[in-house]
Amino acid sequence: MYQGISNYSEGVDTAFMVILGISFAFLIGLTVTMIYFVIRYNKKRHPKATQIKGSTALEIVWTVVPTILVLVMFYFGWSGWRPMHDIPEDAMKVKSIARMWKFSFEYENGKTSEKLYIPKGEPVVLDLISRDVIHSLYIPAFRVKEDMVPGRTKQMWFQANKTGSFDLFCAEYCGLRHSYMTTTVEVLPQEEFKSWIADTTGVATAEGEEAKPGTAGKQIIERLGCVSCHSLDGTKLVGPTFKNLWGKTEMVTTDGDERQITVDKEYIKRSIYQPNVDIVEGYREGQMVSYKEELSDADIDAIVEFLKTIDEEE
Ligand code: HEC
Ligand SMILES: [Cu+2]
Repeated sequence: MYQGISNYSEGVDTAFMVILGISFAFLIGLTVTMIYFVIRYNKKRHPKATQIKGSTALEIVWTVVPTILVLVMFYFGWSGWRPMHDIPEDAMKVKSIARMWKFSFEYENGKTSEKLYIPKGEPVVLDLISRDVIHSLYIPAFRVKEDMVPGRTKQMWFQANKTGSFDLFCAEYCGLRHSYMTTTVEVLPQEEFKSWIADTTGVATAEGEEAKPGTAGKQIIERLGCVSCHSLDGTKLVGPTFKNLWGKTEMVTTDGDERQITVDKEYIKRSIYQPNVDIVEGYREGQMVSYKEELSDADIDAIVEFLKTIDEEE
């Protein structure tokens, strides 16, 4: 188990150990007493049951002791939780967006990433935004977890004290591919973070790949997680496959009426900006949520370029 990674590690771990310790003390104490009574008061040793009546001392003990224990647990729980709600004013802001089934992070300078990059030793505050259903952002090593509720921006802050790569995942069942909704937090030394954030040339591409048409579009749909609903190989997932989509003729329902369309740029753009205007036959409405805020016209052109390339393949 990771220890001391974030500013909450100590508080949360202490509360956990205190509660676990008390629970164990009772588990062991009760079990031992029970076994002792079974032996001591069985029929052979103690043939005649005796009636015991009232004991003020005992009543006081079993009222006062549990009250103290509960207050002790409350105290440690409270002091571990309290700092989570005092967000420092100078904290670095990161917009964290959850969708079925992908996290994405947007930094103050507009840079975006699939993994959460943060500098070591600096407070970071996440704006928690969900575009569709309830998700929950969970970083076990940091001891933080908070729901992401559509229509409401919650916040979470923390400070990482060690560099490294730590798991980050969705902890609220959010549909078919919930279990794939994982990524990592990359805690970088401050200098390294500064150069990372300053580099806004986009996601790095493998050498030579740049020239291939469609590469930019492919990166976009991978980064935004379109591929968790749209396969590239013909498999039917939550949404229709992207394979051979370009130029295809298909049936869609628009305003309750069936009509035939041909997949062109106009149609793709509408499908991305207003996904629930045309519903493809055999698929459900309301699964896909608009990407109006994430994708520009140029991004859509790039996606179209990519779709053309997977049309050519047999
Ligand atoms: C949560 C699942 C989900 C995600 C994520 C998703 N989509 Fe969709 N998409 C659907 C479903 C379901 C449909 C079919 C129903 C409809 O037309 O709205 C669809 C339809 C489409 C269509 C029309 C397909 C056709 O056969 O006519 C396009 C184009 C499309 N999506 C593009 C995208 C792009 C680009 C992204 C990422 C930026 C994306 N989708 C992300 C579920 C999703
Ligand atoms: Cu989720």
